[in-house]
Amino acid sequence: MIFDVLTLFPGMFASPLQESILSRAAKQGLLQVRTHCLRDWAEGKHQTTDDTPYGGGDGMVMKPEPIARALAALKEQTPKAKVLLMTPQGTQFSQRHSKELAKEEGLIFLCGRYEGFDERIRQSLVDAEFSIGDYVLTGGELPAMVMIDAISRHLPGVLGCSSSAETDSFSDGLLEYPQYTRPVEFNGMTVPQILLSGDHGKIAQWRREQQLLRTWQRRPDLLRKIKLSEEDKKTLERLQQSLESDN
Ligand code: 4FV
Repeated sequence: MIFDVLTLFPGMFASPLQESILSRAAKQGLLQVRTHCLRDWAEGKHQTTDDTPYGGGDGMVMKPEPIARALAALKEQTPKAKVLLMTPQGTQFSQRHSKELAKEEGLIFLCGRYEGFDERIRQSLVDAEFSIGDYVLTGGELPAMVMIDAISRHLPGVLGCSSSAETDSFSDGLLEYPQYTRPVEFNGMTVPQILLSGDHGKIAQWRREQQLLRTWQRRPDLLRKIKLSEEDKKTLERLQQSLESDN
């Protein structure tokens, strides 16, 4: 997988990609992150990449021509790459998208600054627009890093054998079950006995219950998005009743 990043601040990508899993995966050739400075495709002695908005208003808007030239050059190298624009107006990025995008040959991330992009960039040069959340950042660089990290976890060999993205939160649309490790007792809090039982059937059942309960308590919106089995529905009713009876 080749991740190309078009940005005014390529240096921002240095350290996050030099650490841990992503850096090891890059060294193993499982992925490649190439940053490109948009200014390299800007004209004039000031290499201008932004200008004032037509119709007036504060801030600056990113010009279409440098971006068009840059994308044409990058697409020569990875013709099949999908162009993704980072914007608060985009589709809310999710685990499902990270899994889908990991199937692409290449991805080109368009990182904005200032008030954002000239609308004609969206209309003619972009395959998809993604937002990482309903808040305004100073630039699209962090969203691109977030997406590169989430997508990379689905690439074969990146997560190593011990863990796989298949058992992640959201992989089955539910939040994860609570995790515990040594010591058995910490600050008077003990690990649930079931996890010490060695009975993997019962442990799996307990974990599923915890996923349902936690998702119901923290993200009921997720429950509306997935098809629950009859057993899950019974489990959830039982848990809800036991909670109601406790109150
Ligand atoms: C953003 C987000 C985001 C908006 C103006 C960059 C900033 C500036 N991108 N998810 N939230 N972008 O806030 O993706 O150009």
